[in-house]
Amino acid sequence: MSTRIPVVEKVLSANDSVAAAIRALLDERGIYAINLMASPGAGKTSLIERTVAALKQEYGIGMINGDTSEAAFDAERSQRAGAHSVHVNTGGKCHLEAAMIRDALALLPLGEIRLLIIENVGNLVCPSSWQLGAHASVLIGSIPEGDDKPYKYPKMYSGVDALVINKIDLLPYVEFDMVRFRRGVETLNPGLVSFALSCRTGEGLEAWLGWLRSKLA
Ligand SMILES: Nc1nc2c(ncn2[C@@H]2O[C@H](COP(=O)(O)OP(=O)(O)O)[C@@H](O)[C@H]2O)c(=O)[nH]1
Ligand SMILES: [Mg+2]
Repeated sequence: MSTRIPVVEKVLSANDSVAAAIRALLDERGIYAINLMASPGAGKTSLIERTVAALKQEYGIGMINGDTSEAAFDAERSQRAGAHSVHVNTGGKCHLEAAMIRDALALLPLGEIRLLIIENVGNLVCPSSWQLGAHASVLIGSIPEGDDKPYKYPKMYSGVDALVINKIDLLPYVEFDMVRFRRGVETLNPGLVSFALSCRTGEGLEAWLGWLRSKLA
């Protein structure tokens, strides 16, 4: 007999209690939070830079950038873009956990923040199992990753509230069948709201920003 599964369930349910406390704190402070997930290099930090640049005049923005190491490049990029940011080193863990978010929130000026973006660790598997107390989970898929990713990472694609399809400027150069990709997404997550855009050229960004503004209104 194995005790492994119950232990994992216990850890996840302890995480969920912390996540619920985080959500209560965010709601009390009037902060809308997004858990941004994607594979490494999909464009999480690039989308954050674009989003912060576009919205910082209207809303105070806080960032929690999760990384498996001490390298704080993403938090520095977010800070340069105009967000209040905290770097979280997961110590090699492949995902952020609610307790890490709770500790990071203690370092942010919550009174100045209306939008909180959590940049999760680049990974299409582990982050989907860990609730962080955010109001929406947003996944970035990018063109060079290939059109098969919804089929290979169904748990990630089925559990999110919005999908950004980044790097559409690369469509002419990469074999990527958008119909196949969207069919996979639709099967797993019917009606999922999605935004095809390019953080490089800016094409398609307005629809994404409009969706965010509607959440913040
Ligand atoms: N061509 C192209 N490159 C992009 C786009 N968005 C991001 N990149 C590049 O992709 C690389 C990884 O981006 P980054 O935002 O650091 O990804 P992250 O690891 O998910 O945070 C960088 O070299 C970006 O300049 C895009 O829309 N088009
Ligand atoms: Mg990044």
